[in-house]
Amino acid sequence: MDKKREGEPASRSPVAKTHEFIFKVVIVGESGVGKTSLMLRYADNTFNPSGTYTTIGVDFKTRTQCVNVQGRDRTVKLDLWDTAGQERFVNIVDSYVRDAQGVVVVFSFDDFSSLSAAETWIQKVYAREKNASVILVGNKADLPNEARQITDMYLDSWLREHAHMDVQMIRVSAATGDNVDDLFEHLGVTLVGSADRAGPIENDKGVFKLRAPAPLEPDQVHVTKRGKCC
Ligand SMILES: Nc1nc2c(ncn2[C@@H]2O[C@H](COP(=O)(O)OP(=O)(O)O)[C@@H](O)[C@H]2O)c(=O)[nH]1
Ligand SMILES: [Mg+2]
Repeated sequence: MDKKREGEPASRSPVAKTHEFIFKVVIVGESGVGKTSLMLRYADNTFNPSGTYTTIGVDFKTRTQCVNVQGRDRTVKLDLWDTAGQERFVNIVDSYVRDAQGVVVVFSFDDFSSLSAAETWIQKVYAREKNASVILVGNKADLPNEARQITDMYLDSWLREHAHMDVQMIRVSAATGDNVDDLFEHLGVTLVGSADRAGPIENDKGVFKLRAPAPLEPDQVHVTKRGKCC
């Protein structure tokens, strides 16, 4: 029997070997919010609390998973791009975002300024890729209240004030793994739904470019829980 690694969630989503869809997903946000940690938790199910990722220089990871969209199991490969410590070089980040179908904009609960930075990121992303599916992610949700600079009450009022941005927000923890699979499954479902409705065009790299994706209605979204798909 496999030994459970430290900090590893009890079970994972089933991993599919072939895929119907490939989507480019870029992770952006301020330095230190946990972008690399989220990518590694999702793709490899690992977490390094000492956080010396920039020396590793990881900038790309991939994982194929099953999602259920309107009653149909679909296999989705997400190619995740991490800005690998280059957050401050706006032009480099701009090129990561180009052609992305999904963008994960991360802030962390222990960094007050990372939330307003996330707003700027969302604007930048829409300016570059207006059809991208963007999801706002609050990372380090494992931290106790005394270690937080962003309280739930503040975040709720911030979200109400920014309702016009029309992005969904999810709280996650790369440290414990909480909600990390759900985040990417939800993104996968949204992207497949957009591809289905827009009529995907497959380019020469097998990457689907989407035309005018529209958000799914809540009752169209069903993320299959572990072990029930493919
Ligand atoms: N408590 C906690 N710490 C985290 C979490 N995610 C990342 N970290 C830590 O935050 C620091 C920055 O993480 P990193 O992934 O390098 O951030 P990046 O600069 O956005 O890529 C590291 O020390 C991580 O161990 C989390 O969910 N909870
Ligand atoms: Mg990083």
